[in-house]
Amino acid sequence: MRGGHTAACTLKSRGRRAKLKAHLEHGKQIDRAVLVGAPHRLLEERVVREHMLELERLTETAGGKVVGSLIQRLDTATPQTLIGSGKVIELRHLVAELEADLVIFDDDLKPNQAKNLEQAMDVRVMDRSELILDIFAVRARSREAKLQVELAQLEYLLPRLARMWTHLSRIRGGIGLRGPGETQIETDRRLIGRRISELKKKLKDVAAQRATQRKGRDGQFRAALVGYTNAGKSSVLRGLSGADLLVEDRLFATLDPATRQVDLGSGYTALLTDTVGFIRKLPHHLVASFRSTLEEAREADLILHVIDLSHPDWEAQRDVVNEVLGELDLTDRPQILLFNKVDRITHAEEQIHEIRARSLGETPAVFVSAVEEGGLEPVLEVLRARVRGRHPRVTIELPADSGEVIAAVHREGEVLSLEENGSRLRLTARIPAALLGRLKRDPEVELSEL
Ligand SMILES: Nc1nc2c(ncn2[C@@H]2O[C@H](COP(=O)(O)OP(=O)(O)OP(=O)(O)O)[C@@H](O)[C@H]2O)c(=O)[nH]1
Ligand SMILES: [Mg+2]
Repeated sequence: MRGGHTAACTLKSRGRRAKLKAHLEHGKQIDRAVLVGAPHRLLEERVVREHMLELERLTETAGGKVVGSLIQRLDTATPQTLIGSGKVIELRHLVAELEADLVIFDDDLKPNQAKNLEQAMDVRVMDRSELILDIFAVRARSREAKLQVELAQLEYLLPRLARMWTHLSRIRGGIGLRGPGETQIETDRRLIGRRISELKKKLKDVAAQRATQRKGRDGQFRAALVGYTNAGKSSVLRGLSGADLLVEDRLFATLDPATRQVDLGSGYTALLTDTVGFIRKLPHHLVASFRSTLEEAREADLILHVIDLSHPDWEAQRDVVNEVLGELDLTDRPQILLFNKVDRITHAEEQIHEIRARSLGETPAVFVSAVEEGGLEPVLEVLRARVRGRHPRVTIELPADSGEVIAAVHREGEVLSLEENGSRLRLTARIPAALLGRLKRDPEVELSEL
């Protein structure tokens, strides 16, 4: 967003970004936020509480401080303000009393609803999607993540331009600047439209580069770690690969995919990719723009779906992840459920037994802990079995003095048996396709696939 006329939103989000950065760096609390939930009348109390708690964690991740909250159970939404007019007045009082400078709705607000609420409240009003976009904007590090977030933000912004201009006129005091005319908004719309196409093109180029990189890794077994935010994906990859990855008890610690090689023992290796976490009501602009990042998952041989078993809402979180995987057309990939954080469960044995009994015949599951010594062994076993399964079993007969070939079989494959017969050797082994090809071309080697 670089054009001069888009200054309204740029100014606002730059100012906010600077404040958030300051918060992240110095640990200072800034915006005082009141949270609002408008759940359906029939939604369970426990679930409502979980949702509000999650919104609170999101607000904190964005650098805000939650000073109060308000919930209205709804049958149907009020078109102008989502919540009813009485609740709007109550909220206005609460905001004044708590000296809040921000109101965050857990539910999506239509552009006109946000505008009406802002007018009624006289403080900034945002919804969960905007909050998530903001967090992503502050935390994005790589060029690709930054492009993706900017695209998502602009697409979110487009239908809300008029409201953004209201912000600006307020910042400038309003006098002589009663909001821009329609022409101004039209100009902005065109500029943003142009920037959106530009971003899409850039992202396409990055995706093409990424595809080329992936080609270079052909032949290796690849698995992708996906899951709800904070489930422990980065911890699992760190535990398996020894790589120094960012692990944090906060939502959306990881925004950039990282791929690391994992040594599975017996000569087997796999490439594992850590991906961005999912969350309930992930803004669909964001899902769309993160598609290319998640291409890694699309091309994986296996999806490891990490679940935080110690979270009271893990079942709902699992469903959210499966939904997003569906949106990304990733449901047809082979999947394994990785129930993580078992060290935090009091009656782990019972719970594991129950889950196993319930999910019999469904997606295979393993139970792990990323923090306990040896707690990830079950993942290694599963990966080893999968990688092994891809390596054909062969018998190889060759002269006993073919040291180089024998060493290669030991190094790249898994030797299952070895017999010496005079000057000849007979090996049974599992070997990767590349080595198989090489041995087939070797005139000294007699090969048969089992
Ligand atoms: N007790 C316990 N804590 C864990 C385990 N795995 C991860 N954690 C903690 O859970 C928090 C989140 O872990 P991460 O690995 O950052 O989670 P993530 O899935 O990568 O999260 P995002 O990148 O935010 O989506 C951190 O505080 C970890 O230390 C585990 O097996 N047991
Ligand atoms: Mg992570």
